[in-house]
Order: sequence, then C-alpha cells, then structure tokens
Amino acid sequence: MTQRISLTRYLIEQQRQHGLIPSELRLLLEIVARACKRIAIQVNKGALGEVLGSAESENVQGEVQKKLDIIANEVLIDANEWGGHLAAMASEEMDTIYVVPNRYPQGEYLLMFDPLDGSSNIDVNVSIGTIFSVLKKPNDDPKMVEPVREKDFLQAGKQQVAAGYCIYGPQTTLVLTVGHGVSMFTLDREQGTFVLTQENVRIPEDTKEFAINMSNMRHWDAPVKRYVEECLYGKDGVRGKDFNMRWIASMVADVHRILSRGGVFMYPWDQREPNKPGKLRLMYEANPMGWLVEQAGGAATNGRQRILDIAPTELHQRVSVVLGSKNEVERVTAYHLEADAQR
Ligand code: AHM
Ligand code: MG
Repeated sequence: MTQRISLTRYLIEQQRQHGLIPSELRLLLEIVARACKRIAIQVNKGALGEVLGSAESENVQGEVQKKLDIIANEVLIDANEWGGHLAAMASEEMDTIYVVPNRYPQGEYLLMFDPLDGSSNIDVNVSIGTIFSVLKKPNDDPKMVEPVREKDFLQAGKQQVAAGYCIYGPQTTLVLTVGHGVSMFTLDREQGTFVLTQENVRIPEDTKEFAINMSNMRHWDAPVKRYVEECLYGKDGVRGKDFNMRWIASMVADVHRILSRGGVFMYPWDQREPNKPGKLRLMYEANPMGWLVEQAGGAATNGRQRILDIAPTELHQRVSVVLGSKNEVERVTAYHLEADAQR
C-alpha cells in the first residue's frame, strides 16, 4: 500500500529538509487548512444549509456580497485570531485590516485572503475557492514591537513566505507553496485530513489553451486583442496551431486547470473602468496565484512587469493579470512592450 502523507507530516518534513516552515508558520498553515475544511462543509451544504444567495451588502470595492463570502470570511478570522501566530489579517471582504485582539498573543505573520473567490459561481454549483497569502510583519527596530499597521501589508509579492488556495470542486484540494515548488493535497472526507496527492507540480511551457472573458473583447487594449485574435486564427494564422478556450469565471478553477495541464489566463485592463488597472486584486489574488504559477515553472505579469515585483501602494489595489505557461505569458508581455515602444 502506498504511504499516505498528511499535510502535517509534509509540513514537518519540509521544515526538516529545507528549513522553510518554522513552527509558527506551520501552525498558521494548518489553521488555514482547517478553516478551508469548515468552508468546504458549508459550500457542500448549499441550499440545505441556507448558505446560497446574496447577503444584501456590499464590500469595499462596491461588489454585492454573497452569504458564503461573509461566512467564509468569518470562518477564517475565527480560526486564525487566537493561535498567537498572527499580527493581523486583511481580506477582500473587509475595508480595513483586522488586528489580532489584545486578549490574544500577537505573532509575526500577516495573513491575506480572498475568502471565497469566484462568488458568481456559488449559486450555480460551479467550483469556487479560498486564496491566501502570508507575509512577515516588518520589524524595523528589533528592540521594539511596533503596533501593526496597514502599511506593513504593502510588500511586493516576492516577499511572500507562503501562498496557496483551496478549491471546492468535485474534490476539495489544497494547493500550497512555501517557496520550494507546489504541492497539492486532496481532502479525505472520511478521515477529515488533507493528503498529499501531487508534489513538484509543473506547468508546461507551451500550451494550446487560453482563458479570458471574451465578452470584453471590444474593451481590450490592442496587444491583448492581437494575442487573442492570433489564437482564434489557429492553424490558418501566424501561430500555426489551433487553440481551445476555457473561462470558468472562477480564478481558482482556471488556475487549477493551468497548474494541472497548462494554459494561459488573462484578466487585462479594459476600457470599462479605464482608471482601474484591472479587475483582480493584487494582494489577495494576483500575488498568491502569481507565486504558485512561478513556483510551478510558469510566469505571471501585468502585461509589462512581473507581478511579484510590483510594490503595492494600497491594500485593495487592483492589477492586470497574465499568468500560466511561460512562453505564452512572455508572448503577451512582449506584445505590450512592443506596443509601448511604438507609442
Ligand atoms: P470575486 O473575488 O469577487 O469572486 O471576483 C474575482 C473573479 C475571479 O475568480 C474570476 O476570474 C473573475 O472574477 C471573473 O470575472 P468576470 O465575471 O468578469 O468574468
Ligand atoms: Mg476573488
């Protein structure tokens, strides 16, 4: 019988072999995984648990919140606030940061999450997920413990110490990186444990699959139109091969497919909201997904620059996203840079 490696064992062995997961970070990751199990239970209940539908409220970005957005946010806060591993949390669903209350000890980590990504899919029984990113609280003066502030979160994605997502689909799968490749853990519902099911995930450098919301085509910038048009011409055009298209409208599900078999995912800037750099959020979506994709041998840019190099200026900052198979991401990025040079 093949040996089953639980998430706990994997984390302990990673620490032993590579020194990447100090015990507080392990606690943090185990607690996030536990919270994801609780969210998975709620997601699975669906209409029976009265968790579907709108909560009739809006988040800081003016988006209508679903009941499950709020439930998942509360589950993550409840699970994480008391462990002593965190200084504060930030969420796509909360206006400001959540500082660990005084009654609990404060740790050195900062946790960011999109509690339920792909919310438009909740009520139609399509895969959704939780995305998370972990940073260390900067400490300029080691003799003093300064109170945590929003600006402590404004670190580039390359500073992340852990990132991942949990997809609630036909299987519940936790996907994780601590900077030493990407591993996947499938939830064994009978045992209630995440079991290692894939290590060293690799994204093929080439692909014949792209993911973008085509209904926005008329609003895109010229380089994105050029890339997608070339894909659509397939064998009859400059690419010389046919492409397939997928769009789940759930970033976790689209990224999970790309980690599993390759592809390129794009949510570019468009003219519908010209003053916003894109729809997706840098801290809760692009940074963790960008790091996972890079750790699996892919690439992630905003069309011009590596996502992980972007220095954030705001917690809820948005960004244009191109990620996935390396050669395709490089092509889309080159098209943008060429167009810029001609301007
Ligand atoms: P959410 O975090 O509010 O769910 O929004 C993010 C989602 C992504 O998961 C997905 O890629 C995108 O929004 C889909 O947007 P659209 O409905 O414009 O296709
Ligand atoms: Mg989201």
